[in-house]
This record gives sequence, structure tokens and C-alpha cells, in this order.
Amino acid sequence: MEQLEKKIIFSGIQPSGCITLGNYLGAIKNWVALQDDYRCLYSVVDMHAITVRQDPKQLRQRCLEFLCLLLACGLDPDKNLLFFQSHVPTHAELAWVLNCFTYMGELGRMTQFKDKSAKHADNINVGLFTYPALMAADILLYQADLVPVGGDQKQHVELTRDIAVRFNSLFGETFKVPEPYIPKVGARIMSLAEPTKKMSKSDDNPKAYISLLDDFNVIAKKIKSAVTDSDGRVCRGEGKEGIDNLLNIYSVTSGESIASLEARFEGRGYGEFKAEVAQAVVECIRPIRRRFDDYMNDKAYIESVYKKGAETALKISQRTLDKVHKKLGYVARAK
Ligand code: ATP
Ligand code: LTN
Repeated sequence: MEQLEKKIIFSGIQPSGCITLGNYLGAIKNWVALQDDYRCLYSVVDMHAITVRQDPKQLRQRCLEFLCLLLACGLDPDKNLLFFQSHVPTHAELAWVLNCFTYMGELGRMTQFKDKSAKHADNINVGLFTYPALMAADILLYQADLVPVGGDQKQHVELTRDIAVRFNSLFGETFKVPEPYIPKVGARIMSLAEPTKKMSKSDDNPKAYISLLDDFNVIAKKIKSAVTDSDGRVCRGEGKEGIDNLLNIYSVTSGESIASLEARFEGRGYGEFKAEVAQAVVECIRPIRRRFDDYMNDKAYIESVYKKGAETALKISQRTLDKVHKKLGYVARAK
């Protein structure tokens, strides 16, 4: 039987902070669900990470932890290409070109730039500003059809589309114009401390997020101290963002519907509810943790995964970069 060409998926995760339950439920879990039906590439985007100051030793350790966590969450390296962004030089090369086709005004409107420059007012560097051009390069190099991300990244994918359309209309069909792919459930796991804000791995308050690497008793404590309300009923409703978030977390980690949870907890207090949420979260994370420890102890295997990932990614992306260089009018390299 003729095999239909699989669509291409690209996404990236920044090795900043530690992977949270939000990253897992909002992004990685969906990536795992896509691996049989699409050709998927996922990169630990270490080049993006240095747009804010990083401690070199910590960054190196975190990059390895992130890769091991992606594997532990269920991404199969035989089905997905997994690599470190800095190992594939075409990303930096195409980013330069795209910088020349992106306007200052467009970059100045990016919410992430505004947020991060407010947070790091002492280090508003040029890389932080041009970050979306590098992200566009990541995506366009692989002619990706879909980019699975949480809602916060939609604006960057839209800018990527604008840049691709601009380049194509100047030089003829060069890039596939990608679509964002945003999950309906679990797309936004909220902060435990301020449930109107998204759970973020670089939050200064560690009580705001659950890390996949937190001790299990720490997870239980964080959920116990999660901000709720004084109403006392386990259900959704106005001003009940904290309970809403916990219901959402419980539902995605256990598979039980929110309606069924609401019915089961009628007349019971927040204490009992939170204890069960904690239990469900721990049971969801426990197998991931066991596999994570095994991968972290198998350096040779991990190296083979990221070596093969980078080699294949380079081969695919070089084709796009060569096409771009030719269209721009660069003299072809002598063979
Ligand atoms: P940072 O706080 O350092 O900006 P982050 O927690 O937002 O990091 P990213 O590396 O920017 O994480 O994102 C990785 C993926 O996880 C992206 O697809 C992003 O949309 C998704 N994601 C991040 N936070 C959440 C959340 N709270 N709920 C659902 N998805 C999320
Ligand atoms: N900007 C993204 C990370 C990222 C990305 C990408 C996501 C970098 N390059 C390419 C999708 C596709 C973030 O902050 N989550």
C-alpha cells in the first residue's frame, strides 16, 4: 500500500528552570500522543536559553536533564528526532538571514519580549529582542506543517508565518507556512500561588509550580498550600480559579471527568480534595521519575540519542538553508 507522506511537526523547549507539571500536561504529553502519526522533531533550545543569564554548569546539567525527561515522558527516539539546538549550526545561520526580513516593530510587539525585558531590566540584550527570528528559523528549516505549543507561544508562530510568507513572496516558494497546534485541554495549567497566572518554570516562587523532579512529599505540601477560596465547595465557578485549576490537574492526571469529580466531592472539604489531587499527581509522575533516573545513569545511550538527532537534523535543515542561500544570491560553495 502506498504510504501517505506524514506531516512534519517541530517544537522546542527552553532548558530554563525545571520542567513543570504545566509543561508536561500542556506540551510534552501531547507530543507523545503525536509520535505515531507525524514526523516529529523536538529540540532543547539552549541557544534561546542564553537570552537570559545562565550559569554554565547548571545550564549543561539542565540540558541533559531535559533530554532525559523528554525520553522518560515517553518520547521514543526511534520515532522522534531529539537534539540540542546548538549542535545544529543551520539554526544560527538561517536566524541571521531571517533577522534581515523581520521588522523592529514586529519584534517590539511580542508579549514574551515585553514580559522578559520587564523582568530582566538590567539585561535587555539584542538576543532577547531577536529571539522570535531564531524560533522562526527552528521551524522553517524543517518545513514544519504544525508547531504544537501552549497558548503563550501563538504570537511567535504567527510571526513565523508572516516571515515565511514575506520571504516566499520575494523569492518564490521556499518555506512551508506552518500552523500553531494548541491543545484544547490542559493547554493552560495555572500557578498554584496565583491561579490567574500560568504555571511557569522560571517563577521566582517555587511554591507556584510543581517540578517533575520535586520530592513527592514536597509536591503534596505545595498542593496543600495551593491558593483556593473561602467558599468551601469543590466545583467550578466565579472567583474559584484555584479550585478550577486543581480540578483540571486532577482530571488530566487521573482521566476522571471534571463533572464526576465535582459529584464525588460534594459535601467534602478542600483538605480531602487536595490530598487526592496530590496522590493523583504523584502517581502520574512516579513512573516518569523512575525512567528519568535510569536515563540519567546511562550516559552512553543519551549521547547516542543526541548525536543521531543532531546528525539527521543537520542533513534535513541543510537542504532548506542551501535553497535559501541560492535564492538570496550567494555564490555557491566550490565543491
Ligand atoms: P519560562 O517560564 O522559562 O518562559 P515556560 O514554563 O513557559 O518557561 P517553555 O519552555 O517556554 O516553558 O515552554 C515549553 C512548552 O510548555 C511550550 O509549548 C509552552 O507553551 C508550554 N507551557 C508552558 N507553561 C505551560 C502551562 N502553564 N500550561 C500549559 N502549557 C504550558
Ligand atoms: N519560544 C518557545 C520555545 C521555542 C520553540 C521553538 C517552540 C524555541 N523555538 C520552535 C516551538 C517551535 C518557548 O518559549 N516556549
